[in-house]
This record gives sequence, structure tokens and C-alpha cells, in this order.
Amino acid sequence: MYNRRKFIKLSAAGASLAVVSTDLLAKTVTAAPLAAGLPIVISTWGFGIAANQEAWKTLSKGGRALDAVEAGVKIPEADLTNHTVGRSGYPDRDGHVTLDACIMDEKGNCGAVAAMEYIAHPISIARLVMEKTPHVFLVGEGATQFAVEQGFKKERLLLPSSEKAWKEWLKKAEYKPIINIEDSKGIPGNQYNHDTIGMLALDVKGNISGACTTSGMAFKMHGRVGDSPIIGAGLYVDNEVGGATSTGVGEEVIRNVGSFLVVELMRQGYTPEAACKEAVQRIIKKKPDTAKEIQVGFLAINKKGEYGAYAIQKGFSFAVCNKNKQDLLIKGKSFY
Ligand code: SD4
Repeated sequence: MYNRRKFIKLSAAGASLAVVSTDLLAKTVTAAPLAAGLPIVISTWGFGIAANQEAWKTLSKGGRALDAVEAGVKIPEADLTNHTVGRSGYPDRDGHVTLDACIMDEKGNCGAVAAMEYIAHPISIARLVMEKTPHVFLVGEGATQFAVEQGFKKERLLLPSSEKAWKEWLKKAEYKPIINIEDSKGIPGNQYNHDTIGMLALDVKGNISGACTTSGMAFKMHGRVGDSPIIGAGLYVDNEVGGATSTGVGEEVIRNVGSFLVVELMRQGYTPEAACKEAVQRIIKKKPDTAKEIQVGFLAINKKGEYGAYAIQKGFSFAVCNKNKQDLLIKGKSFY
């Protein structure tokens, strides 16, 4: 588990990134290469390390980026200690666990589900929406119904620990996100602040795919959907340019069509980090007072395998996995 490992911060010569090794046994820490070579997979937050390692199994065998990202993000979706993604996610304020996810491949195909209940792996349903229906997006009961038709089992996703946290929250019923509390405690999310896994991979052929999955903001209004399942907001990939994904307060990402913006900026020649920075600055410029109190982070990769990130607040990290290093955790730069 990444939360038990030691974090070592280095300044990366030549690369404007702080690099963090999470391996206690590592004697040396490799600075992040700007172009790491292919294949490569990157994802948001510390729990991205285990997810990347799973994706790597597919990528290292020459497999397709799409298969890699689906397999990768299923790791936090299945993790019962993670209350922010998939099974055991914290519920909405009415006690429903509702999940959001989307996936996009190198051909521009995409699929998404939102506000879906009772199905533990929303990313796989998003992929099936993409591959087996003429549609892009299924929500609520329709998404659950489709999942059941595809052979998925309906199950109770509200686990006792999440139910306890919800009942605790109900006593005050006050929603106050605490910025980055997940990483400060080494836990990828608590009842007041959620993480999302957004993952981007380039396979040996240089094809890109991305996946994004979350249980959304804890104790959100019933029916609330954030940026994570929205193509262009929580995730966007374009095989000519690269890809981007986001984490944080989804409403601000949707308002600025964040991931699409990052990819289009890279198309204009911005580096991944500069594109993420510009997207963050748009959010800050439009709502300077709100921005002081919230976190939004973008993560991006271009077709050369160069990656970068930028967040509103300190504390955002992302995981990188390539042939040189399987457990790299990097601190993204931030505005504040
Ligand atoms: C949402 N963006 O539902 C997600 C939550 C998240 O860190 O990423 N939190 O708005």
C-alpha cells in the first residue's frame, strides 16, 4: 500500500517536476524522464501506482492501451479500503452509492455511465456502452439495467464502513470539502473529499486510451454527476495529440470543459504541463474566490510520452509507470 511507504522528494534536473519514490527499498530515485518512451501509463493520485502496475501487465506484453486502462482502474474500483472509487464508495446524502465512469480509445470511440447503482465496475459498463450500443452515455437505472443485461451482478455497494461514515455525516449534514486531505493522511479520500482515478496510456504502437472512474463527491445530492464520466470534462484523448484527465471539484472542470481544453492546447504546441496550467488558470480567472477553497488537478500526456500535471492547490500527485520505473509518484505543480 502506498500509504505505508516512504516519500522522498527530489528536484528533477532538467524536468520541472518534483519526483517522489514510494518504494522503501529503493536505494536510488530516478528523476522523471520527460519523454519516457513507450509504452507508458500515468494516473492520478497515489492509488494510481497499483492501478498502473495492473495496466502495465497488458502494456508490457504489447497489449492495447484500451485493455490496459480498463484493467488498471478496476484495481481501485475493487479496493474495499478505498471509499472514493467503485465498490465501497461513500454514498450520496440519501445513502445511495452512485458511480460515474468513462472510457475513450484511440479511434475516438467513447462510452460512459453516470449515477449508476449496484454495479461494482462502472468502467467495464462504460466500455460495453461504447462497444455494444449505438450510444455514448447511459445513466441511472438505464445504466444498471444494461449492466445486468450484459451479465453483471447487482450487489449492495454500501458497505458498513461507508454507511457508518454517512450516518456520522447526517448528524450535521454539512458539506465542506477539505483540500487534499486524502494525501495528507495517506488515504486516498475521506468522507469530505474524494479522489478519482483518471488513467492515460500509450501502448507500444503509440495508440492512446484513457479511463476515468469515481464514486463522485461524498454525500452529494442524489442525482449529482461530476466531471469524471463526461467526455471532454473528466477525460479526453485524441490519437493525433495525446490525452488529459482531471480530479477535484467536477463542477469547475465541467464549466471549463477541462480535459478537452488541455488536449486542444497541446495540439497548439503547449507541453502537457503548460496545457494543464492554462486550464487551471481558466478556472481561477473565472472564479478567483471559489478557486482559493477548492482543488482541481489536470494530468496530461502527449503522443511522445511526455507528461505533466498542474493543480490549483498543492498536494496533487500522479503515478507514472514505464519500463524504467513501475512505482513512481510525482508531485504536480500548483497555482497556490
Ligand atoms: C467529481 N471529480 O465527482 C470528481 C471527484 C474527484 O477528487 O475527483 N475528487 O467531481
